Amino acid sequence: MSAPTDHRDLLTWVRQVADLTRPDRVVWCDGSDEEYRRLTDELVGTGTLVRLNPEHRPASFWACTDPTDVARVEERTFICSADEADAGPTNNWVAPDEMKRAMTELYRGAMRGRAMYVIPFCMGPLDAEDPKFGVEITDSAYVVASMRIMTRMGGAVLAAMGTDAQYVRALHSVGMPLEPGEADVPWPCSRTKYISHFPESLEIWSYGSGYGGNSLLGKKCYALRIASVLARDEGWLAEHMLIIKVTSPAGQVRHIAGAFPSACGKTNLAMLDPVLPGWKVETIGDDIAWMRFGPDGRLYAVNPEFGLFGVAPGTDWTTNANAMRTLARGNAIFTNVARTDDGDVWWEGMGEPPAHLTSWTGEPWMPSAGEPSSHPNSRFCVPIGQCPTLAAEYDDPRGVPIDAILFGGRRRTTVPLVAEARDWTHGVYLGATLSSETTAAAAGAVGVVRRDPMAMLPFIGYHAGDYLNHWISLGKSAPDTVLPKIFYVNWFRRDDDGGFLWPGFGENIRVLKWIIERLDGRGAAVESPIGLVPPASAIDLSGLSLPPGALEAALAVDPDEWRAELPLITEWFERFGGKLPAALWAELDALKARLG
Ligand code: SAT
Ligand code: MN
Repeated sequence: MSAPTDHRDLLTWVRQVADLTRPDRVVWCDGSDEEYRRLTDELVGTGTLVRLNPEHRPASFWACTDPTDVARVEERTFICSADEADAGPTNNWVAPDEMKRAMTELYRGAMRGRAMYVIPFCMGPLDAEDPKFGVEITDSAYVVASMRIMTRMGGAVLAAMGTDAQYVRALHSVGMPLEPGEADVPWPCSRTKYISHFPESLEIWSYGSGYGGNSLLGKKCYALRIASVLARDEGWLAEHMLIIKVTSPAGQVRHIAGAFPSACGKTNLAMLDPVLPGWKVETIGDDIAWMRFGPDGRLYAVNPEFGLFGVAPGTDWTTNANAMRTLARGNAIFTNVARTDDGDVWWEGMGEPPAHLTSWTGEPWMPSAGEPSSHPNSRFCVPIGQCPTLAAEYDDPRGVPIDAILFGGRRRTTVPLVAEARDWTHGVYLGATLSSETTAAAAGAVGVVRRDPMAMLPFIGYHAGDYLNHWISLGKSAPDTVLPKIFYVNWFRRDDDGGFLWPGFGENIRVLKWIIERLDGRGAAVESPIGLVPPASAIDLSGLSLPPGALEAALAVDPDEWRAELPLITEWFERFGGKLPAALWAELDALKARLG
C-alpha cells in the first residue's frame, strides 16, 4: 500500500522500522468501519477473537491471552531518561543507548510473517489548540482493533498531522515472528518483555506483550508516562484520574477528578448511579485526566481517551448498571472473561454462575471449580461514546473546571471514609502519602500495602520527587480560593470481621454530597490530626440503614493507627533523598506534632 501521507519524518520512521522488523506487508490504518470488520474477521480466523452471540453482544468479541500475559509488568517497565537521576527511585532505569541497542536486536526480524500496522492516533479531541499526536506501529491486529476503541485514530488524524506535526513514536511488537509455513497461535507473545519509555525523544518501545496496558501505547505509556514529562515541562498535569460532572437537585454543577490505583473502582465511580433523589452524575473520563490552567486561573480537565478499558469482575447491574448498559450496546472486546455456552460473557460478581462456562483459559468450567472463571484483571474494552451517562462536555477541548480532587486507595484500616485537606499543600501531602493494597492489575503479589503517590506510582515518567515538587509549585500559580479542594477517600475500610464498613458504589453520592457542601462553605467538619472529617451526622443517610456504629467506625481517625503509619511515611519520604519538597517534610512534622 502506498503511504497516505507526506509527513517526511513519519515516512522515514515507518521505513526504518519495516527495514528492521521485516514484516510481510505494511498497513496504514484508516480507522474505517470496513477496516475494523476486516481486522476482526482476520482475528476470528486466527482464533485470537471469538465472535459473541449478537443477540446478547452485538458486534462484540471474546479474547483470551496467553496465561502469562495478563497484566502490566512493572518490573519490565523502564524510564530511559538520559540521566538516571531523572528516572528517580520509583522507576526502573536503563540508559537510552543501551536499551535501544538491546531492543533493536529483539526487534530485528521480529515482524517476519506478520503485517505491520501503522496507527496514527490523537490523545484528546482532534480540534484541541495543541492536539497531542502519536503513531503506533504494531504487528498485532488485536492492538489495532483495541486502539480504534480506545483512541481517536486513523485517516482524520493523519490528515491533521499534515507534513510536520510533532508526534510520539510508539513501537510495539509481540515478539513472535512466524517462519514460512508456521501456524500462528491465538495469542502470540514473547517470554521476554520490555516496556520502555524515552521521554527526551518522545518514544515508546514495547516488546513481548499483547496485554492492554503494555501494548495500547496511547494509554498508560503515552497519556501518563510520556505526558507527565510534557506536563512538567509545559506547566500542566497528566494524572491517573477519573472525571465526573455532578449536578445537585438545585441544578448546581460541580466537576470532580479522582485518583485511585488500578482496580480500585474508578470506572464505577465515573458512572455512579446516585441513590439520593435529584442528584445526577455524568461521566467524562474513567482513567486519565489531563489538566491545564485556564485563563481564569482554574484547573480544566480533559479525558484524552476515547474508550473504556475497565476491570470486568465485580461489574454488574447492581454495582455499575451504566457500564452494563454501555456494554449492552455492543462493539466491545472482552479479554480473559468467561464465555457462556450461548455466546455471552460471564464473570465473577454477576450473581449465580451458569452451570457450565468456558473459562478464561479456554477450559470447561463449572461452579464447583476451585478457581474463578475469569481472570481477576480481565477487561472490557468499549467506546466511551456508548456510555449513557456521558457528559456533553466530554468532547470539549477546553475541558471542564475541576472543583475537587479526590485521592483514594484500598485500605482495610486506618484511613477514614473521607477527609478534607486544609489547603493545597496539605492536599499534595495526602496524595504523596496515598497508600493502597495492591491488585491484580499488575503482575505480582495482591493485597500488599504500598505507597502510591497520586495513584501514579507505576506511571510517573520522571523522578517522583520532582513530580511532587511540580504539584507543590502548581499550587503557587493560583490562590487557594480558585484551586480545586483536595479530599482523601477510602471506600474499602473493614470491620473486625472483615466486612466492609461502607456500602460504596451508588451510595458514594452521600460522600460526594458532603464534599460539595464543603465546596460551598457548608457541611459540618471536625478537625482531626489528618484533616477535616465529617461528623457522622453530616453524611446524608436518608433511605439507608447501616449497622449501628458502622459510619462512625468508617469515619474514625484512630491516633494509634496513624502513629503506626508515621515510620512508614518517613521511610517512604526518605527514598526521595534531597528531592522531596521541604513543604512535605513540614507537613509530616506537623502531623507528628498533632498526633503528640
Ligand atoms: O492495564 S491498564 O494499565 O491499561 C489498566 C490499569 O492497570 O489501570
Ligand atoms: Mn488505570
